[in-house]
Amino acid sequence: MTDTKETILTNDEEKLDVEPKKDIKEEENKEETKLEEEHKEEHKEEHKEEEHKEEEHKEEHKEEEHKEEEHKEEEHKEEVKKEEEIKEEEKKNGSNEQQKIKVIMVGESSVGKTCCMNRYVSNEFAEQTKATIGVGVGSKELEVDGKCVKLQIWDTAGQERFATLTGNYFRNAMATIIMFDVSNKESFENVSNWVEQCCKYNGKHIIFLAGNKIDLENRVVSKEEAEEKAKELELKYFEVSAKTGDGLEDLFNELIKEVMKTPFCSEQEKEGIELDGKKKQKKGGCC
Ligand SMILES: Nc1nc2c(ncn2[C@@H]2O[C@H](COP(=O)(O)OP(=O)(O)O)[C@@H](O)[C@H]2O)c(=O)[nH]1
Ligand SMILES: [Mg+2]
Repeated sequence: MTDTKETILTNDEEKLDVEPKKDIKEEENKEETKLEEEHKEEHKEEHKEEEHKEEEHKEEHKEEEHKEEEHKEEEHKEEVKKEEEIKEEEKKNGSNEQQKIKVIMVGESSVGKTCCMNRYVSNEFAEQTKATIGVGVGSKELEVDGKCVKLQIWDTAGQERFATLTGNYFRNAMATIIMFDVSNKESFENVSNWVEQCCKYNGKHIIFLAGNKIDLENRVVSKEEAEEKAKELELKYFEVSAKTGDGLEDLFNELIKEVMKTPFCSEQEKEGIELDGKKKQKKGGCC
């Protein structure tokens, strides 16, 4: 008897033991499936969010492109406006008999183009320069070989930072100064690119190379190195400093002389250059 009871008890115990285990497993399975589903849902959500972000990114990119286009258009308008203003002023002042020389300055940002122009035109130098809005044009009247000359120096308004200098900027320029900073190797290495740009937009004109900031002790481009590059590119080279004013008179005097002895600076010759930046083929010039 005792034995039977024990067995029953044991069976009962087993029963009791086994049944709850089954339940727990089922519950656990359900939990897992639920978790998996939840995980899938989360994944879907993440994917949707990513798609959304991508869409937003595309939109932003489009907007940026649109802004850049607008920016270029604005600059173009500014340049045309500036030319018209200058013409108006000349009409008023009756200065049409003067020989006009348009010189443009190009080169990497911060090499000192604006400072050089300001030093040469107004004998001023600013340690901290602000970006100009529109195109900066400095003018100076000079007497060269008994002739009255009006020199116009066109300075970029920082478009070189965004590589948005247009053909309009180069239009009718008789000479270009490509400037680099003797304490900035990269600005020196980019000189050949600037020569290419100048020739693309305005094949027929004079190009001079100028190394600025020679007052600095930490120069990394030596005079010899720069002279060699200038020789290779067939450009005249000048060392200048907007801070001290060194070399600037020499640079501009030589440039004016060179322009004046070049036949294309007469009005008739100038008309041969089309206004959209493309040039008609003529003999001579740098390229
Ligand atoms: N030491 C020294 N600093 C210069 C000289 N020319 C320009 N700078 C400085 O270089 C910075 C950029 O000059 P800026 O004329 O605006 O360069 P841009 O971007 O080429 O027009 C300014 O902080 C100037 O003060 C120079 O001859 N010597
Ligand atoms: Mg500038």
